[in-house]
Amino acid sequence: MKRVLVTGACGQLGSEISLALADRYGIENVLITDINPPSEYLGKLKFIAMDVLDDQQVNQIIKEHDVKLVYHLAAMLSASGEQNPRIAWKLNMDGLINVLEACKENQVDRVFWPSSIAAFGSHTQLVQTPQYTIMDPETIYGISKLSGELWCQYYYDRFDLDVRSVRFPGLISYKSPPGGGTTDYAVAIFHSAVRGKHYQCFLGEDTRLPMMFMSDAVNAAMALMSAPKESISIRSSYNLAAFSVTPQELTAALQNHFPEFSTVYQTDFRDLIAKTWPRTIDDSVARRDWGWQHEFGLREMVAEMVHNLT
Ligand code: AKB
Repeated sequence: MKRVLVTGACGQLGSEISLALADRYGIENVLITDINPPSEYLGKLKFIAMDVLDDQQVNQIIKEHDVKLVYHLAAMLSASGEQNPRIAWKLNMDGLINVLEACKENQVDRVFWPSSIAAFGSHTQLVQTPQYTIMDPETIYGISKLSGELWCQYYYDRFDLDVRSVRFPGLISYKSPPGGGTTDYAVAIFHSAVRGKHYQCFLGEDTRLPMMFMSDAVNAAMALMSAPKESISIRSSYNLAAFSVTPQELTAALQNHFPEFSTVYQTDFRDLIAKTWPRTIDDSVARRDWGWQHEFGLREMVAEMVHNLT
């Protein structure tokens, strides 16, 4: 049985991937790590406090536990990154390189690392963004994601380390909150609606962004990690999409469940970031190579979120 290690396991994506991995590989085979202690619902999983910036600790834990699969999720997101650019760069870059190096040294079988739509920029073709296109990110988070993609490609080409990656859109979940992202509004808006409050949105009403329901994101990461090596043609990062939505459209979808609900708009720097990101994504290469398919469109996602939050 494969021993799996997750970094950033207490984050929005990390906590849900950790539970799904425990289901697949058995609770005793999943090791969750983070600098923060785990929340109650991760309580049954084996937790080790680990700082991805401590290269020796990362190496030692991977070696000691004979880890064969790594999901490296520890990172700082786009909006927080703009408040702390140097810390974001250090965490996102040095953290990744420490993990890649430890995986290479300890012959880890496969590594998953998420990139993001933030790796694109304002000269990118922002509608149906192709797999290969101009990439000129303007946030430190986006710069770290684009650089990270190239590091992953480098470790594959140079050391044959089997690293796999997708460019996630905004992730929408009800179990764990996001933190410090530009797409976080798409979760916060649900919490306002179910509490009978109005929502004040930091993106403009027409700012369209690609989004994905969390269970699709978890399935994507695990499907990519299970795909045969010869089917993986992209070693930087795969485009990945489910649906795209504006705050106005999301408000309208919520009004079907809460007719009194409304959103007011007070944009800030996050709207400027969002305007440099794709509106829609062409993910046909992921669909062809490893059979990616999303399950949740906008309507299904809204129904599932409302059902679980109320
Ligand atoms: C963010 O908003 O920073 C993230 C992302 C799109 O990678 N959710």
